[in-house]
Amino acid sequence: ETELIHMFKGIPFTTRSSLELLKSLDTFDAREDDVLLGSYPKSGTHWLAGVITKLYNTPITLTSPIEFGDVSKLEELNKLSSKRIIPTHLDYNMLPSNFKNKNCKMIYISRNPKDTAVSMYHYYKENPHLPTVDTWTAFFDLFLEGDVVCGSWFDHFLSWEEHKNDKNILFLFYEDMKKDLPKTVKEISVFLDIDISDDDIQDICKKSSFSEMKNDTEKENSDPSHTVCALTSNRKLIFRKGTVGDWKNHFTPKQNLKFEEIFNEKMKLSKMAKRLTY
Ligand code: PPS
Repeated sequence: ETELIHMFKGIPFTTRSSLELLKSLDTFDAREDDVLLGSYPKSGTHWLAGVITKLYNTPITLTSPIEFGDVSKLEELNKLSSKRIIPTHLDYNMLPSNFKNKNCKMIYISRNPKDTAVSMYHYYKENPHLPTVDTWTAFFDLFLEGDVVCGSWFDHFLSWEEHKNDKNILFLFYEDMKKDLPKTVKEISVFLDIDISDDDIQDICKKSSFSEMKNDTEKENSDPSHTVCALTSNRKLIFRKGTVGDWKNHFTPKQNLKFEEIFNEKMKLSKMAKRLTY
């Protein structure tokens, strides 16, 4: 069986991110007007990317993730015209330093890790680029140990949270988007300096609903082979359920207790912990 996962700086990556690329990421030439979309897998990346592409009235290029591919990736990105929207599942401290030096705008989206875990479990089952997991119980333990692709949810979140007050970073939550999408879209437009009317915001929200986005993948003229996740190019794998609280259909009471115990310990210094679980 071909190797699906390899380690880089202690973090499991799929072999779709070549080690050579990962090693050379830091040489990437970011541009001042690049926008980076950061997320741990299964946090709402495609939803956010969909909203952003609809917000821009000037031509933009939504790229595949910066860590996806082989070393030629950086050259490919180099050739693209501005403005580039670049998604990534990298930890903050693994980002090419030029994004930081040049003060590029970054949007980080996060989600209740219980729902993220459940979403990731289903993704593991469907996605041929990820190792086989037999049961939810087995996956639950792997997730809490950080023994899954992209590593520990906690480390990832905390690496980004450390920069939540940086002027060039906007922090978003999946649950806020579910609760009041127009409000989040407005927030994003202000952050990205995009002028937009309330009517246009309503229109974007309509087109960004779960059902609309899922249906889009079924349309003949859609490109089903483009994703913003380094773990698949198949858009059909992305739109599963799109709800808040699906963890309640998976977690046993005992698992919930264990999760909360570890969450409280790992997140004890986090100012955002309360927004993430319920
Ligand atoms: S990936 O592969 O890591 O980039 O996945 P990501 O896009 O971050 O997250 C996938 C989950 O987001 C849900 N999703 C949505 N929810 C609500 N509204 C919209 N429009 C939407 N689009 C995607 C998707 O269904 C995955 O969550 P689950 O819980 O598995 O359904």
